[in-house]
Amino acid sequence: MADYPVREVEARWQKWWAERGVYRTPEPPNRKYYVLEMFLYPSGDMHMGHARNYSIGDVMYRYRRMQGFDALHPFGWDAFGLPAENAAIKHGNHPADWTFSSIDLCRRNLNLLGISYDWDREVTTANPDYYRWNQWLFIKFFERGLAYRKEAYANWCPGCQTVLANEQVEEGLCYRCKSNVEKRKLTQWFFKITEYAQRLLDGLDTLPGWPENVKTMQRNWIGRSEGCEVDFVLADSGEKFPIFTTRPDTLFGVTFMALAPDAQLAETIAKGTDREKEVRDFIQRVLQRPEIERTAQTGDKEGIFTGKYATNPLTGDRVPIYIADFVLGSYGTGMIMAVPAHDQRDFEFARKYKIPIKVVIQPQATSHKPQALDPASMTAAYVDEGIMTNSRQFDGLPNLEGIGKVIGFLVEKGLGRKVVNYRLKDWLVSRQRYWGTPIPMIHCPKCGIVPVPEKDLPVLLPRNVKDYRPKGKSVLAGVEDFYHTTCPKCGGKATRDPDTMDTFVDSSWYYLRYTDAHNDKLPFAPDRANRWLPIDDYIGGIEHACGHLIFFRFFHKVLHDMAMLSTDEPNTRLHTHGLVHLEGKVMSSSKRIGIWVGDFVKEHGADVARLAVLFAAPPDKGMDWQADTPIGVGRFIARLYTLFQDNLKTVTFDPVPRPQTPGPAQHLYIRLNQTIKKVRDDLESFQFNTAIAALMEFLNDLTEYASRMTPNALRQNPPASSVERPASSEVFGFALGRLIYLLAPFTPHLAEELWHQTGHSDSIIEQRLPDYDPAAVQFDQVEIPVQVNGKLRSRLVVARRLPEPEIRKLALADSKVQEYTKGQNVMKVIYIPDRLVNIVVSRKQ
Ligand code: ANZ
Ligand code: ZN
Repeated sequence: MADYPVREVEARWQKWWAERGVYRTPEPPNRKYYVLEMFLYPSGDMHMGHARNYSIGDVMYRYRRMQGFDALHPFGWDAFGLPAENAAIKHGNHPADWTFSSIDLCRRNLNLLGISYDWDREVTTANPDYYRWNQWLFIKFFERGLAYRKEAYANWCPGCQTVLANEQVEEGLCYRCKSNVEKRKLTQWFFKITEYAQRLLDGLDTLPGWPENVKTMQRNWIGRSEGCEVDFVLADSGEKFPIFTTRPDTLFGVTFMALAPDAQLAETIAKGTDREKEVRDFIQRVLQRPEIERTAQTGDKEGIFTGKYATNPLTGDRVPIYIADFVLGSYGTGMIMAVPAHDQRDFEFARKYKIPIKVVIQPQATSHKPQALDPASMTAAYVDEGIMTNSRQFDGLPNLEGIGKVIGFLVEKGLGRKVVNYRLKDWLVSRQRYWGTPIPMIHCPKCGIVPVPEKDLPVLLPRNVKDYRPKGKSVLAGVEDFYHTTCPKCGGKATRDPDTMDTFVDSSWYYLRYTDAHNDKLPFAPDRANRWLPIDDYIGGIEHACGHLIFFRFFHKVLHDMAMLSTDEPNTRLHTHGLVHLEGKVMSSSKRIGIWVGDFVKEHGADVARLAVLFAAPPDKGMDWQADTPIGVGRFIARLYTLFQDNLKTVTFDPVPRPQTPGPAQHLYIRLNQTIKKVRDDLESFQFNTAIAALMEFLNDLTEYASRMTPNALRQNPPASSVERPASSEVFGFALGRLIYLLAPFTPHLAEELWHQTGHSDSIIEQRLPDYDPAAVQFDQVEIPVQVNGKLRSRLVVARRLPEPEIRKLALADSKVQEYTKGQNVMKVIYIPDRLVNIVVSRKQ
């Protein structure tokens, strides 16, 4: 075995690729291809989970290049944000030092892996030349009414000491530090993503290349719900009390009303009554509990009577108003009509507080359900379809029909309106932390909120801050010479907005900056971006389904409306990859769980690292890193190298004629073309593991063929007939040549080395990936050796995967086989599909 000097070879080609600028992006592109992996939070070392993400994009880049595309494959750093800041606080240095040294380490790792990035377009969000455009965009959003400030209950993370967007609260916990998120009333900046709710929903139907599960998650997150608002009336004041319901067919069954503890009206409804204090205490107590917990379907419901009543506009009934913990302040109007007979939460609440239950939908009487519902004996709400009852002029209507009829009636009488509600809320974008983009707004006591003039951008994040640790209010408010400024409008004393932006703002448009990374007039020039967009393949984690992957679609649509982009969606094909686990735990830089790219590559080489993460599982599935994960692929690379060293002179690149007669040469030719087809098909469908498996099988074919061609092998195992002689090495040399191309997307270093060893001086990536010979692929035959008592006696050329009984028949009928079985008892026939027949005989007694 020739030893593969992997370190020397890989380093040599990496250097050569960089010098030659092999991965530089051509402008303007002829046939464009834009492949992108989500950029990285540089929060420490890089593990094999990262390697997997980037290898996937790298394979696709190389494959498309070898199909003649002009490709863009950039990379950058999501460099602002809490993890960097928290880590820096822990290590006692500045977030910038920590972030930039982390970036250097990660960049070195990516280069060690041989990932094909165009580093001329590197983007770092913590650099002023990037974040100034966050500020520019913020102001544009403000001018369009898409950025606004309001006081509202916000998600507050006591651990991170900052507010969070809804998208950053996972099951009631902070997505970063897993603290219980609280509600606090604060004045914050929001982006009006709700104005785009319908378009974000409709756009999903135009994305056949997105995984269904991601689209479903986004649809649920946006949560469109059709129903109506009905104006109940406060019994004493006559004030309107609008509620949102999807079930107007149950309006005659309302027996109480409920307000969310954080609804506007909840604060004032009991004012001046003897219940005021009790109600206030209740609200305060309930708001301390996580929203997720108190609004869960299951679990005890809690409420308090406000002392007030509302009048049902249809029936004139007076019903009590409660504040109830299960009502969401941020959905619909924050107030509900409750129908205990037909809504389970209302039912439980009514039982607990002894509120009457009134049935207004009866199930169709059937032999299974002969009895009408009786509130006294009900043990749960009846939530299925039925016939309206106790509902005056609507009695007898199927309830689904009744929904439309009741809405029609309400609209006609001016008592309600049809509405569509979305669960999606406006995006809270201000943060009270230090390490982020300063919000480019000035607060003037005279002029109000004034944007920083464009010529004064960027508003630089002050570098020398004595104490940037979070203390529950904005860190930058404590930086005197930053905070105090003058108003651009009136010139008077004013203050800067001390908050920084959510880093998801940074990541909402970075993919656009790559198309024009050095522009100092605009975030990007529209014609440049439009050349490359949409992103053809976008690769990243499923955890971004309802965060980043909605936000960047929102930004894209806004920029489309600003006439800066011609497309309406940022990306056509999305790939969410599974996570890499080590001993049952997800690899994680911050938790120091992982196989580290730098260490691994130094020991095994980049090509082994790439194959190890690509071969273990399809990209969308998770994988477990095992000690032997790299062993098989390492052996594959070593065997390839040896085979080529042994046969370097044989390698040819000019097409050979298809061998016309059955035999090993023809077989090899067929296998070659099958392999080319398989690899190409699998690359199209992102099945890298099976493509690599096909290459491994093909290596077996080549090795077997090579072993038959040695003089020794020919002597020991003479061809059974002159027609089947494997003498020609023409096909073999050609197959080796073709294999170099097929390896290039997966093991670029080895492929480049072999390409140059066989007399080339350009890069293999500048070549076209060969196509297969369709005639050879159809012509799918195998040659099967037939042994009698373990000795080769003949070969059968048959259709691949021929059923066993037929093979048996053919083998036993073969004239050469019969010479050895004549007068013998056939004891058994062993058949290894497509590989071998062995006939075991014994002398007749
Ligand atoms: C009366 C009713 C009767 C309801 C019935 C349901 C069944 P979706 O589909 O999610 O939009 N609701 C409205 N606003 C709410 C809030 N802020 N917090 C909690 N619940 C709220 O659900 C709409 C239904 O959820 C509405 O229809 C309302 O209850 C409740 F037999 O109104 B329904
Ligand atoms: Zn937190």
